[in-house]
Amino acid sequence: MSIAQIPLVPVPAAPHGHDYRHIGVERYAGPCGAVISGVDLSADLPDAVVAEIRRALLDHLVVFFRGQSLTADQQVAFSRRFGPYSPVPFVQPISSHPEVIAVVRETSETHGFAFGGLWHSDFSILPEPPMGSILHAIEVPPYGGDTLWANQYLAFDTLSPGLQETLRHLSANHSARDAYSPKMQSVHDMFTGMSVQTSEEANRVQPHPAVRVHAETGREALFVNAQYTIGLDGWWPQEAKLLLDHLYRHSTQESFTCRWKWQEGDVAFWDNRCVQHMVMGDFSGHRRYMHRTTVAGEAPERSRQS
Ligand SMILES: O=C(O)CCC(=O)C(=O)O
Repeated sequence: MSIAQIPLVPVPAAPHGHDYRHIGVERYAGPCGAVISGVDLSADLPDAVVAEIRRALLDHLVVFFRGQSLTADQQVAFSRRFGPYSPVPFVQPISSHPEVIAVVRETSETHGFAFGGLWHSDFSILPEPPMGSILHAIEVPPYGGDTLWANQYLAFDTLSPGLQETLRHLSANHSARDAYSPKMQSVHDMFTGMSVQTSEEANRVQPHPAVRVHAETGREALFVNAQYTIGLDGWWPQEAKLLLDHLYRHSTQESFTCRWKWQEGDVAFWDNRCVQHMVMGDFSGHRRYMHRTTVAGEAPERSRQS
């Protein structure tokens, strides 16, 4: 392919002209991501601060806080400021806190896979997938274990008008069959620090619009992912695979991503409605321990543009 054939990727304009009076917001990468400063997430935050964090999340899709020290109770309290707890099927919460899961890989686990190691949107298998997730780094490896997020507004905006229009009318089927059905139990058993219970329930199929309209920004975002999307409604499997494989490659290309190198005390909060994410499993022989809370979302809405 010659350089003239490569479509130009529009980088979103920064920083949407919003003034922040209570927090610092510094853009982290071109496609998405911002670092928020001046906030102690363990405190009982004023409404105005929470509103500005939400504003920054909507503008930047994933926001990061450094140097936080949160108990599980404090993380739950922060998470609830953005909405009720979302159910997290199959993954057992930590024993003391039903709203917190531990995302762990132990030192003794020498496999190269990490929980969340394939590009995905959290639990898109649910009728109402989570609005967002909040991940707090408690123990990080000396190297590796970075997390990447990909901007799904950009993924949609950079498709051809013809494909955009086709996708607006499509429903994609989502299922956890390749992640949490009983055939996957042996994979989960390798994660000695996590308790995952696979179940036949994972074979359930949930249709969603292939393009969703974000409930707060009104923008269109591509909503398919390699982990959970298993087909397109009304398409033969082999046809759907061709288009979906193209969309997976397109939607996670490097020029749509930001990549975070974790330090202990970092917190990431992402908007699951307009990003996909994945974690690198490249820290064999080292422990990585994170707490995640998950905020409830709404049923994805189909685009009315057409
Ligand atoms: O551990 C990470 O950085 C991400 C984990 C993940 O993909 C998830 O919690 O959905």
